[in-house]
Amino acid sequence: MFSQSDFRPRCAKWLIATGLFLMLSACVDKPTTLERVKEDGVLRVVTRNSPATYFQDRNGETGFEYELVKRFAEDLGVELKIETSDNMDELFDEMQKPGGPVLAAAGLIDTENRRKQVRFSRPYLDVTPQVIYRNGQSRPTDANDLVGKRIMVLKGSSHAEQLAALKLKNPAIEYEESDAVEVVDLLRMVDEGQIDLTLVDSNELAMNQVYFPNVRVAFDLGEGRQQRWAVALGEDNSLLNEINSFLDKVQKNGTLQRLKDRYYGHVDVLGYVGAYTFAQHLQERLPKYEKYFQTSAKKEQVDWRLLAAIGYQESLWQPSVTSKTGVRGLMMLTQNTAQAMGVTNRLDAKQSIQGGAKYFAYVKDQLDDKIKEPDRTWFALASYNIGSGHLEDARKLADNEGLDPNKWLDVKKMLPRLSQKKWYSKTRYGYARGGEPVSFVANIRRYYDILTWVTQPQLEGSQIAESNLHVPGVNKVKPPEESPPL
Ligand code: BLG
Repeated sequence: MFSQSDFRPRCAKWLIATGLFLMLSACVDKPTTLERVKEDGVLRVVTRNSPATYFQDRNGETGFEYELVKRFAEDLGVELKIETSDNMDELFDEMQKPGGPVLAAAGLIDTENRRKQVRFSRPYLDVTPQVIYRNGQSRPTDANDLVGKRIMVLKGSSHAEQLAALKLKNPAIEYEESDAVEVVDLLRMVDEGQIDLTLVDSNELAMNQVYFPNVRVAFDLGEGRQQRWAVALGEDNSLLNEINSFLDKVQKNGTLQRLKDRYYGHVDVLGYVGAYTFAQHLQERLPKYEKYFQTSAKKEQVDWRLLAAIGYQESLWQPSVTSKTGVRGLMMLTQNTAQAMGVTNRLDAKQSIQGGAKYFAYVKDQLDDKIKEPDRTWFALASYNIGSGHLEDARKLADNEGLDPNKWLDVKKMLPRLSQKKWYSKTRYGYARGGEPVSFVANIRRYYDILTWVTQPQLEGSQIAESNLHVPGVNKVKPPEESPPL
């Protein structure tokens, strides 16, 4: 028989052991968010469908947020599963749902209201909220000028929060929040005069300016802010820590800068007048040559929209242009190149496009295997314009400076040196107008982006005009009036 004194210590030990066991099993039963993601082999991410975040083009999924989050999933060694939500409220609702997406990558700004629903990562992109108005209307210059205007913003957006705060100070300000629109719709509505003003982030405007030549920045509303990813409020930090070290890593190794460069670094090359002109040429000129671009693209295994973008940069899609140096035709072939590519008449649009496509595919194929996409495409464009010899010189200069000769971002810094004696005197191929391929590539990338967006599958069908091109808002475009630059 046990005395009570015998029993107590044994019982206590048993209880402690059971407690420990239960605690341990609780740990075993409840993996961290990160462990769960890795176990499932899937990273579920919620985003928005817009040019600045995520959209489908003919090559598949694309967009700044998509590219960044794809790299994160690759780092984790898991598959990426993207979900899109129609509006901001829905996006935050999704984040609350147990078993819902674990991460929101949607160009989100950290606001007080949102902090009640999610937790934010470290920042990765600086943006400025901008009030947008229609050219020709009187330009608002500060918050007081918002009174009496028809203003619409995305429901649940940080911009709606900004307006709510302004309305507290000045109740005469009226605005509408809509969950039936995207940023592109808001810009189109301003462009077409359906609303007076909207509020969007600078990166969104920069990407969309070309489709809406009449929209202008009225003024910046408040300080610059930073975009961040978000995780659910109850997340145990395992995922958030991983996200923060990933963002830190891509910041340090240059990946983030390259993505910014790719998506936002070339957005303003057109300007207002250029945007208007491009939109017009898209409707009036491209349809005549679209088939040639498509046929040649298929033959050379290049994206036809890239060829079309080269053609626009070279001649604004005009088959009979001649440069001061005697370079001719829609794709601006030199006599030597034309001969090598079997082109007998450079002024024949079909031949010019065939020759240009063949030459582009050839120079791309000749590039160093170490140059990977998407840089490979930018290098090939530079080579098309300045020749492979000079491009090699610039790569060597990059190497000598400790830069990466296989990254466009680095080599484009070196190209302008080819026109300075101090530098070109030491190169193998000597002087070249090295600044030219830098703007050549930037312009083509911009045209390519636009063509990719206007020919994306979602826009096909009812919205497509005579050809398969559709430019939102372009049908109603009016010639640009003089206005202060952005
Ligand atoms: C390119 C050739 C390259 C050639 C370089 O010039 O033309 N590309 C084509 O013909 C498609 O083959 O490289 S090389 O063969 O290794 O020498 C360098 O000579 C054309 C460029 C030149 C440029 N546009 C296509 O991008 C042009 O027209 N420059 C003249 C400008 S100006 O108006 O006369 O000042």
